[in-house]
Amino acid sequence: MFEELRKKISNAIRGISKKEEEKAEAQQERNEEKISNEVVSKEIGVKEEVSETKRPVAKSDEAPGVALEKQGKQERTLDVSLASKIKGAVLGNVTLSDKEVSGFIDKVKMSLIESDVSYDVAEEMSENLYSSLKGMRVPPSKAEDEFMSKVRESMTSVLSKGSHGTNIKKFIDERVKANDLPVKILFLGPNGTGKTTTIAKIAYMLKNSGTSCVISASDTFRAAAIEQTEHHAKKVGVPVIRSSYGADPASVAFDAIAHARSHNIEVVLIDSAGRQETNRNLVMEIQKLVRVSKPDLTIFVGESTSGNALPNQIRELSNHVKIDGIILTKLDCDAKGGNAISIASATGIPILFFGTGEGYDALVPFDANFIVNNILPAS
Ligand SMILES: Nc1nc2c(ncn2[C@@H]2O[C@H](COP(=O)(O)OP(=O)(O)OP(=O)(O)O)[C@@H](O)[C@H]2O)c(=O)[nH]1
Ligand SMILES: [Mg+2]
Repeated sequence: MFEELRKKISNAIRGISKKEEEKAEAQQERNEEKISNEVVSKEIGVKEEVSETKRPVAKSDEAPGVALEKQGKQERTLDVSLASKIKGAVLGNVTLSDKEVSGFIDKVKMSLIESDVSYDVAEEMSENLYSSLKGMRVPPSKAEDEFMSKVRESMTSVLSKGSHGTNIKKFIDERVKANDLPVKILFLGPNGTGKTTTIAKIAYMLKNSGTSCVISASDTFRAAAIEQTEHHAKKVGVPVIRSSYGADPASVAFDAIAHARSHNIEVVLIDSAGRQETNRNLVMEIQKLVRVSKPDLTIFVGESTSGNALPNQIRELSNHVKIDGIILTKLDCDAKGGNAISIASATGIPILFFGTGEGYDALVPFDANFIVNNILPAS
């Protein structure tokens, strides 16, 4: 699915290697020409010295010039190994010109932008790449690998800005060990990004590892949201605390926390209604939810398909609510994953998981290599 970027980068590199090879070819031809002329004139000199006995005898149907030319060709073939050595020296370590490096970087930048990396971040990465490639001496046969590894390094370094973050499972395990329970996790984000489905996936993951949890159906706003939560909870086999539509989401969360305490349930997963960072009422509502439930972790659920708007949405919302981690859903939906790079760069908030499908097990822990390989598949 990300073959396109790799192809473009390979082509960009090949363009450079090809140019270098053409240069070297031309150089080789000039050298061969020079060597062979020297050889031929030397030969002629030698032959002339011994011309009485050794002069090549032209066959009756060949002009003397033709015979000499044939001999010259023969000498030229003999000299090819020397010419190859010269060519090897030229090609052995190629220093790329600034123009060539810039051309390559421009193509990489374009491809990053096409993979959903925001313009500013693509620009910053390009500048870094330019510094590390400029003046680099590479054997043309290794140029592609060398360049690819520099591009990968650069992506990984941006992604790791936010990767020293929270490992949910470890966080919960430590709290369980310390008997500091329940752990409360609030999920928020724009409409339809996959909050409720992701909560079900987390519940499934926790249940499979022996951690008990309850879901708070705190989206009391959207029609059918409560039934949808109940449907998922039933499928993964965890309890739900619900109220009616229009009820205060914070009071539902409060009840769910009380339920967890009285039933020794370790984790409370709090759903919420989809909201835009610009909707003041919904922002105030989430602030109330935070005040009442005092979540240990607040997780933003966003779509990896939503492009460049996402880093700004997260930044804007985090002005109102502290966000501890991000889950990017729908990576399976033709998302190029580049916005993980932009988010890490722009917000520094750790990405915890990727959603990779609608199934309950379609949740992959964040790994910088995973996203780099998605954008630049290894050949
Ligand atoms: N392909 C794919 N679909 C997903 C993923 N995560 C969620 N979905 C789908 O996205 C749609 C919306 O998911 P919900 O869980 O209802 O999203 P939500 O954020 O709770 O939506 P609202 O409550 O309306 O704000 C559903 O059809 C899910 O099955 C994912 O990782 N991959
Ligand atoms: Mg929902």
